[in-house]
Amino acid sequence: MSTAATSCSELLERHREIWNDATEHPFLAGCKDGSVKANQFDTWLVQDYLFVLQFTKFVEGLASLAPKDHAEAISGGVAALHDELSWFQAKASERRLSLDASPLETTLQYQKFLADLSAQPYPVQAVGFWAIELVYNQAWGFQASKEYEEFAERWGNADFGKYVKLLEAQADSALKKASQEEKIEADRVFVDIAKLEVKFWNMAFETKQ
Ligand code: HMH
Repeated sequence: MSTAATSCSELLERHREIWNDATEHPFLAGCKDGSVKANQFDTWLVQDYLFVLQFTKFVEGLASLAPKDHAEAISGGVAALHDELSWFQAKASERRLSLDASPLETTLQYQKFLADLSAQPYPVQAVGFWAIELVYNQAWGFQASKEYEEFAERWGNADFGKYVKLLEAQADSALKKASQEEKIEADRVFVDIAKLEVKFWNMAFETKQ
């Protein structure tokens, strides 16, 4: 049976189990205690760069679709994502990694999901955008071991948390005006994002030497 989303907090409550799997993962535990292997981390770094390339396009599309009073926060997000892409390039070069890599299967799947999400009505996209930012804010919200501190800080910091809260308020207001079909679609998108995030951590964690 399909369920309809009426608010972000309701989605988090209803899908707590899969959400926990998306925000707590052995890969992240490895960044916390330093036991993650360099090749596992490097897979995540390169693949996440490829993800963020597509995610930036998604958010650019969302900024042009959003109602006027929501567009400012989203455009701020676009600017931050452009900075983030440069930051990924700097981190990759420090680690002697080429970003001219092919997306692995899960990355391709997530990129395709984002392209499809771009064709959805605004409320569905607003919920997806919020969920994709929240998952990293929560997942990286720990004191990481020295080598990975900067990564956890990027998404786990309090200002990013405030930004995610604003996205939640925007998604909630969009949901209030959404049709029943859109609310059902928003629920499905939220669950799909949680599942894709789990697969993304798995992809990095399962890197072979
Ligand atoms: C896989 N999900 C993934 N990568 C990211 N950089 C974000 C979300 C951003 O929040």
